Amino acid sequence: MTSIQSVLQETRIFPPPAEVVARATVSGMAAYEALCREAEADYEGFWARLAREHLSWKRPFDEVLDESRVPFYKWFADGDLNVSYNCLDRNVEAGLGEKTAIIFEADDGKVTKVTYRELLARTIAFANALKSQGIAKGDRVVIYMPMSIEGVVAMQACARIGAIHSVVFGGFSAKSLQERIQDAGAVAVITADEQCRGGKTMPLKPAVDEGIAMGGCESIRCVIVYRRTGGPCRMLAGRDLWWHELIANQPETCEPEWVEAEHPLFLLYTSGSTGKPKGVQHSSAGYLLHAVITMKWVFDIRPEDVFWCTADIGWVTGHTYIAYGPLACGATEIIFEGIPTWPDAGRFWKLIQDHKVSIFYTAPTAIRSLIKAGPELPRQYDLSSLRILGSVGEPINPEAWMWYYTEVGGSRCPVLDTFWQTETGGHMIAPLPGATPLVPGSCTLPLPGIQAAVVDENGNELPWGEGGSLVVKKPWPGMLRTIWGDPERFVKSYYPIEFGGRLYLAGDGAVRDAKTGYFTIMGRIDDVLNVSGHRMGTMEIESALVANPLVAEAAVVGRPDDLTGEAICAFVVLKGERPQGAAAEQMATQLREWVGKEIGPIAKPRDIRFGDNLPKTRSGKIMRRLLRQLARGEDVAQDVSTLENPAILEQLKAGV
Ligand code: 6R9
Repeated sequence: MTSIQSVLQETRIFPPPAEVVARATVSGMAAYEALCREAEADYEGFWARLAREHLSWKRPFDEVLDESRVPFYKWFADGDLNVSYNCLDRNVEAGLGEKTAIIFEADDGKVTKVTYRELLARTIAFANALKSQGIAKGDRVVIYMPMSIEGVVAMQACARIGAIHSVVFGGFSAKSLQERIQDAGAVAVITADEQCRGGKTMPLKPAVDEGIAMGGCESIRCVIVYRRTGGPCRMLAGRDLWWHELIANQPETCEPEWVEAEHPLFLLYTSGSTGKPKGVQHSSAGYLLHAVITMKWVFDIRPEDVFWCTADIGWVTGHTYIAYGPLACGATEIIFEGIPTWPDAGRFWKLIQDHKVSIFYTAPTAIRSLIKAGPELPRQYDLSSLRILGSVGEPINPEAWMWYYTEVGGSRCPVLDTFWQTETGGHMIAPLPGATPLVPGSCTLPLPGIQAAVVDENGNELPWGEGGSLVVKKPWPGMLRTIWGDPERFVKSYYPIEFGGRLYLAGDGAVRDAKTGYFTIMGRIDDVLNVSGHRMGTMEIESALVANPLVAEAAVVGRPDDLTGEAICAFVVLKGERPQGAAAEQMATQLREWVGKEIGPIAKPRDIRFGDNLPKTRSGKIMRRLLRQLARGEDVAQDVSTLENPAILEQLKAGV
């Protein structure tokens, strides 16, 4: 926890530069405070005003917040709109048809640009293609695509016809894909033949075949395949269709499906502390409002900006800040297919230079790996186009913050540490570039209308300076609406009765600065790990391990890691003898591969240690606290009195 210590001792303050304040949407702290006061004085009136100003409605709403079935909140429920209309048609109608919407840079450096008019035409063609397959409002469609213009077109086309998409990150395994198809009851999968990353091509479509073959996917009627590379790709007659064949000769118009504000826009599966990943369900209007308003407040987006969010569309960041937010604001954005370190660690900086990126949004893990790969590399590029820098996904340590600020931003650009989650839809606690004085390592203050607080285990608000659980006191338009197919889990996970059933529980620990009230996020307080900004449940990895026929028992914990934030450590008991030396290493490799197949490469444990048993209490509970200490290489001498089998600790200390 050294990084948290250094955050808590941080005293550097960076006031917003005068030229940023002068031009910002929210200009100066007084303007921020005025918005907060407006929200406090008339919470519903505040959100209603924003929803009327920033979204285009087919049928205007009268109802604002419906709290009749807490915590199943509804926003703007009697209004109708279409998300794709708001992202595409309205920009074309406003005269932005010839403006570049997307600049796509492929892995090999090839650049493709599409205007708003072209993006609309492509979305219409694909929406009609989906309709031609009988896909209609409310149907679930799984998208398993590489970073591409087509990935965004697929999402927008679903939104256009009212189908509910569920994007699955291309790094997830066939098994993970199958589980999501089954849980969502998806009628179609949209995928690509192969994906290109770091100069290599990797097959994608075979994972879809394999996943569907595992069973439970009988709801699938078709698989639509975008030809990315033209590499070998087996097509199943009667089920598989080529994207390019399907869009040929489609009608050039497609009336948007006007949906109710609460109509689900998408499901996105994310890890929790128990069980399988949960399908976080987002609404149409409230979600889009949150995306638009944060593009304006936090990123201060302007017509001349070139916006680049480096996330994958498989994560929520890629939904809100690639597929929806920038387009709904009529912005020009970058989509990048490749990886930051290929052909060398200057790739990001070259992209910023070549495309004159003005707003750059990435993850601390990327920043840390680029510092390691070439701390002086940014200086070899012209990064003067940059105006605003953002960070998301995990806490950013002050050292990385300072490097980002000075080396990438030339000490000119505010660094915005944005705290939010899949469930929150968009930014929750984040600085506003023209208002908030910055402190490295702090995500600073909640956005106007977001009532974040730190509470104790009974839900009582703690004084500033005391660490506790991060909650949100009032519902907000962008929040998740439920867990797909499991409303009880929604209530239990986010609105527990321990907290009176009215506080949204984020699952993160937080502390507010005793003087400024600034928030510092201290990481997950549940059994969720954050590895390179990817969320993973320890239970999920444990289930994957014990699914291996050789494994009797497994416990997974995290340990701090300088590069990835956290690293996954597994303690494993085999059914047979405990392997040692080279045999242990071999077995560890085998189990890593296994987890890669069960979940995906991102879930492979870094450390695997074998024991004859795990440390347990007399009642048989695994003592994770001790495992965490062991994983960190800490001394576990203190208080092992409740331990059934203290001798096991010595054995587990010796890792692989
Ligand atoms: C957007 C996103 C959510 C979890 C969240 C927290 C961590 C995200 C953070 C941060 C500290 C930040 N997290 N942003 N921690 N500072 N600026 O990442 O969504 O994948 O659902 O992860 O990530 O632990 O609870 P998601």
